[in-house]
Amino acid sequence: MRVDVITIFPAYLEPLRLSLLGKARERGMLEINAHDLRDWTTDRHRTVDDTPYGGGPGMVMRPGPWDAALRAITGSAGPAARPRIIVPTPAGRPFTQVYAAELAAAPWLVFCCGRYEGIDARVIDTWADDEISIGDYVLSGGEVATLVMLEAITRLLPGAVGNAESITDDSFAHGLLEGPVYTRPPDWEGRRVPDVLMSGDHGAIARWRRDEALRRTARRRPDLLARVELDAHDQAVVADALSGQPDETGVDRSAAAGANGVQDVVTPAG
Ligand code: JCQ
Repeated sequence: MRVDVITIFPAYLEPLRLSLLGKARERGMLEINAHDLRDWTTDRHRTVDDTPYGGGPGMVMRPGPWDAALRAITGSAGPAARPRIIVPTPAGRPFTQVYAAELAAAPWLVFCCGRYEGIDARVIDTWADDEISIGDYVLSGGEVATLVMLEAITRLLPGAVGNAESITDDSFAHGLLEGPVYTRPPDWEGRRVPDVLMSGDHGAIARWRRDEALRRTARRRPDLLARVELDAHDQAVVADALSGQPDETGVDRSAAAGANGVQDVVTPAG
């Protein structure tokens, strides 16, 4: 897979040399190029931003440097090859494990890292295949979101992870959160590993793990259950997990949170 990242802070992509991504690069499975957007400016001050039409706070990234960068980079592999062009933005479609797997199948990705209030919409309309959000919070720029997505994508590349089962067993692989895991010692500071895990009964262990995954998902991410097929046993486990106790979602579901369930944004005082 070839990956190009366009940013005004190419140094942000340095962590890609480390760890899993670094190994994939060393093995020649992955080629990552970080480009400085300012290389495609033409003015003396290498300006990438300008004031927003219609007024308002902050600055908007000018279309010219983006268009020049994207023409140069996308044209660099001949006329036949075409990358998938991705813009990380809080206004995008949510990034998921399914999305990661889809992007892992692409031969060539280009990430456009915006800063300030965003990139001129005409660049997005002309060039972008996907605008993707990694979560409902605002970052200063798309660089860290790109690192997050690349880590999720590249560990799915064939041969990137030592243990192929660790991918199929991941949280979300079955649509549920994974339950707790344990290793030695069997008794740590008086806290024992659940007996079933040391029973050698593989059927009982699989059932216990599914029950733990169902309980955890019901309490922390009930939204995920809508997409999972639950048999009668599963449904009983879910109902039991949800009975009585308050959930663990961290979402304030009191009346003050608003009738539509949307959490108020809290801004720091001062
Ligand atoms: C991504 N969740 C948050 C911030 C504008 C392209 O325009 C913008 C990009 C960003 C950076 O991305 C995020 C983000 N997923 O903040 C503002």
